Amino acid sequence: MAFEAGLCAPARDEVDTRLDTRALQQLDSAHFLHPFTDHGALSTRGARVMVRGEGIYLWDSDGNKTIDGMSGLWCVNVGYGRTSITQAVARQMDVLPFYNTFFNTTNVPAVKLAEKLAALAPPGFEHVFFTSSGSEANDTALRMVWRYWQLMGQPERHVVISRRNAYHGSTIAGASLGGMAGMHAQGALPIPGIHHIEQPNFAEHGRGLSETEFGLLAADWLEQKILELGPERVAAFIGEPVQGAGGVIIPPQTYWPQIQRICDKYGILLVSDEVICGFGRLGTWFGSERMGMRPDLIPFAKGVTSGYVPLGGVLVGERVARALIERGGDFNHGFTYSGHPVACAAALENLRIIEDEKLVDKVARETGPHLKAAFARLADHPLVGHAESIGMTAGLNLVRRKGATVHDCEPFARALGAGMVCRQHMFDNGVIMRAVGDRMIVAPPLVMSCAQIDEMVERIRVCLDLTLKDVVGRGWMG
Ligand code: PXG
Repeated sequence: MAFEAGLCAPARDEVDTRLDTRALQQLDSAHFLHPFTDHGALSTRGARVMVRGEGIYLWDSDGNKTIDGMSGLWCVNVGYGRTSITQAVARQMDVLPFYNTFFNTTNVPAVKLAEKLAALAPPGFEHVFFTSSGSEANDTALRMVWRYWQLMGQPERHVVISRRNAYHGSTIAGASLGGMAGMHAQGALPIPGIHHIEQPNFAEHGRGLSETEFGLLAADWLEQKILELGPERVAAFIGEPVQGAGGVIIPPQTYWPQIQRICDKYGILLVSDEVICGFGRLGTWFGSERMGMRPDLIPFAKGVTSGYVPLGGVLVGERVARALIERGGDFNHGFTYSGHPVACAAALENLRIIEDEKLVDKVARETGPHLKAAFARLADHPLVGHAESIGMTAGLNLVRRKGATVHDCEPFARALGAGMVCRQHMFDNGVIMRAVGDRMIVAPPLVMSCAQIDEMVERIRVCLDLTLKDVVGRGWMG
């Protein structure tokens, strides 16, 4: 069903909307292997061709207008159509489109951005290493962790602990650090020396406990793992403040402070992967601030440029920076595009917008609480077992039968794919939501207003109704 077909703003998309969707889809399936996609299935169905964005809205090549509930892929924090970013990028391309930052060379946007990031970061972060993606950022963090312990005279400390259902990227290091079973299964992953503990998922593991108790218990799984592996071998713990791709898993408030205490106790480095949580998503510049942790390294990407141009990096805390700088000599690591001038120019303008429009504050005080209340109301829907939210991200669980607590809901059989059915209804009706199994999640642009949150949640409710009708028709309900 075409939603609001033809509702395309004129001028800028004039050319794009004349594209022949079917021809593009055929070319797409003939030549383009998509990430995390069943290519066979996609070529039968045909990819949706996105042609234009403005604010929180996207238009596809058939003219359908959609609310982008996922900010592209957790990244378009300032929304689409920001011509000041386009102009900053164009200016930089004219002046100096590229030069490397190896061999004692730098460039103006990279210097300015490094200074800006040090100013925005939590206290104790004066240095940044640039990459082009979140995966490269986590590869870099791992290389830094290993190098740090070498420099500290403890090379036997090379084990890194992460969590099941974490997402840290798709390179070999990123996929190994991540705890996605489906990724590990398709290769000899994780690489040696990376171990996983259970995630702090109250709905999954917290039966019989208060959230407070569960947070402490889940953190203690880290201590148990450290003792099992030998504290003298453990180099670092890595985690997302709130797990994003894993399904917006919001840990209890007691979790991160206890993780911090355990890391301090054993002297191990704490890596806060802020590829999603950085740059305002949780209502603070960095998610670690909201969660009460003091990390040593902060990998970031996505929101630093709002996805307009690829850029990532690692904010390096004092402890690691001092070792690298004062004792390290050459750090044999880096990418052609580390400190790419065009990407850095885009980031500078993007950060200016976030600051000028006070978007972080807006999420903390206004839109975050509004989204929370709206999602809490969705929990009365017959299909929704429970719904949670923090800052500008939220999730709800589709269930076969509701229960008095999150632990008493009856899920759908996993193989049915209720989440995918629901996601299709969302797509067909003008709102993009991501399905992680049967958990439906959103992470809208930080510019989304309260009225637009209401518009989005209204559509979500309509789609939940359609999903309910659909699954009842299929005989899936209890
Ligand atoms: N860390 C985290 C926490 C991420 O969310 C990465 C690292 C890797 O970033 P790059 O830029 O290399 O992709 C991510 C990326 C999803 C989804 O389905 C999420 C991501 C990527 C692809 C899909 O929610 N996050």
